[in-house]
Amino acid sequence: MGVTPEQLKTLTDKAKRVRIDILKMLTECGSGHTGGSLSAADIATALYFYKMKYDPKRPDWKGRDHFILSKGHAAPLLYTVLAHAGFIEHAELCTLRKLGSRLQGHPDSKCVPGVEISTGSLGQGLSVANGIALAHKLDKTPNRVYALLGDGELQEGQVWEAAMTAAHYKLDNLCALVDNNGLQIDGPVAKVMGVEPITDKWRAFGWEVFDVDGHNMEQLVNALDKAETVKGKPVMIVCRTIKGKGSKVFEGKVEFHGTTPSKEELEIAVKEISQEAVCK
Ligand SMILES: Cc1ncc(C[n+]2csc(CCOP(=O)(O)OP(=O)(O)O)c2C)c(N)n1
Repeated sequence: MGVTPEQLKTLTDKAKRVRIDILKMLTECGSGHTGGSLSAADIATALYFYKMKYDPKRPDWKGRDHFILSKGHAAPLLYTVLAHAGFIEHAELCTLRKLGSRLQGHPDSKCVPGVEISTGSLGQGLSVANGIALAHKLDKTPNRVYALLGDGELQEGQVWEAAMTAAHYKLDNLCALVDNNGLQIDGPVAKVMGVEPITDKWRAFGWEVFDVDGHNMEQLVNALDKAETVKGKPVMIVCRTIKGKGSKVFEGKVEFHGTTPSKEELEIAVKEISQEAVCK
């Protein structure tokens, strides 16, 4: 455990590549979820390229850690990290949402290697994560389970049933993360139906809670390391993020929840994210 400055730089660069690939695939496709894919790019990068154990050649490897994208509409992010991790070919990314493609608008576990569970109907992922974590407890296997939720998703009642369940069964092999970007499909979460105080709520439900800047790679990886040391209860990492993070074109703009960049917007964003050429 512990992260070196070189590792941090590599991870930060990786998150930039991930953002650029997300934007390229969404621009090519012309439909899909931009804001919530970009806001969670650092989180997914820390998980897939720092913390989680997996084998892309054997997606069903019994020793793997599990990632549940409960906010399934951020599928472009999941597909991108799966491509960078070697589960699918990079070239396949440009087939997003095309007829016959495996890369549907929401992830399908039946056809995409590395997708643990089909998601998209908000509120369900943490319950699935609980089941997998409980099974590993019963089997006395060391695998860990990670679930990523949206803050708007916290409005779903099932999330809180799952919160109770995880604490009841002392699922200390479970780490959930919330992408706390403050916006949902059609406005600020606080206006639609407020979910604050998020940290206090999870603590009251019996969870260990860490609160981090979800775009600060060092804070993210340190929280993921610390989560592994917690015993007897599940861990929630509240990640304070910006919807559309990466470019002024999208940042904090609710209209980019479910719309995609134009070619011109893509060009501006890629320049902002990195001075390098658009990745092949
Ligand atoms: C059960 C259910 N209700 C409604 C939707 C439609 N929907 C898709 S994304 C979204 C907003 C989610 O907001 P949040 O969880 O904050 O996601 P993020 O901002 O991170 O993209 C909604 C309501 C859905 N997918 N599932």
